[in-house]
Amino acid sequence: MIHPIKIVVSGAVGAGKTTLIQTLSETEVISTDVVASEDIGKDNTTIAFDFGTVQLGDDLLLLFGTPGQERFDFMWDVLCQGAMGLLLLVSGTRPGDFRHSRHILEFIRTRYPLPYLLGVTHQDRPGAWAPEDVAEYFDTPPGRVIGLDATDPAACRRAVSDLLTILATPAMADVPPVPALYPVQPPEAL
Ligand SMILES: Nc1nc2c(ncn2[C@@H]2O[C@H](COP(=O)(O)OP(=O)(O)O)[C@@H](O)[C@H]2O)c(=O)[nH]1
Ligand SMILES: [Mg+2]
Repeated sequence: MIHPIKIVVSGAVGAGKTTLIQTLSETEVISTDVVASEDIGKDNTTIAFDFGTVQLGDDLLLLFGTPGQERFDFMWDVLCQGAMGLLLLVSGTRPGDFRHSRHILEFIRTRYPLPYLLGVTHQDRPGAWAPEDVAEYFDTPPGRVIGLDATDPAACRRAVSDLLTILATPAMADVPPVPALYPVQPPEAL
C-alpha cells in the first residue's frame, strides 16, 4: 500500500531547495524558476514552488519546495496545507542567512506546527558550518539537524528518511516551535 506524504522543503535563497528536489525526484520536477529580477547572489530564483516525488520503501514522498524570497512568503502558507513534515535547508557556507532561516522556521511552525528537520547543505565545501554548530545556533537538539550535500542522492535520501523517522516518533514529532526571535502574527490575522 502506497502512502503519499507531503513534505515541504523550505529555507533561504541559495540553501539548496531546488537542487535537493532535483537530486531526489524520480519524476520530472515541476519547477517555477525564473531569471532573478534583482541581485540575490544567483541567476535563477523559485517564484512559486518546485515539485518532485520520491518513493522510500512504502512511502511516496511528495516534495514541495518553497520560494526563498520573503516577498513570496504567501506561498509558504499555501504549500504547508496538508503537509506532514518540514525539511528546512540552511546553507552551511552562508552563516549570514542563519537568522533569516530561523525566522522562516518560526514563521512556518507558528502557523503549521509541523515536525521538522534542519538540513545543513554544502557540507562538501570547505569551511561549511558543521550541523552540530548550526543546531546550537537554532537552539534545537542535534538529532533534528543533518549535514548534507544537496547534489548527492544518497545524502538527500538520508535526510528525508531521517525526517520520516521524526514523523513516526511521537516524542519527536510533538516538539514545540523554536522560541521566537521576532514577534510573529497570529494565524487569525492572516
Ligand atoms: N556544492 C554544493 N552546491 C550546492 C549544494 N546545494 C546547492 N548547491 C548549489 O547552490 C546553488 C543554489 O542552489 P538552489 O538549489 O538553487 O537553492 P534554492 O534557492 O534553495 O533553491 C546552485 O548552484 C546549486 O547547484 C550543496 O550541498 N553542495
Ligand atoms: Mg529554488
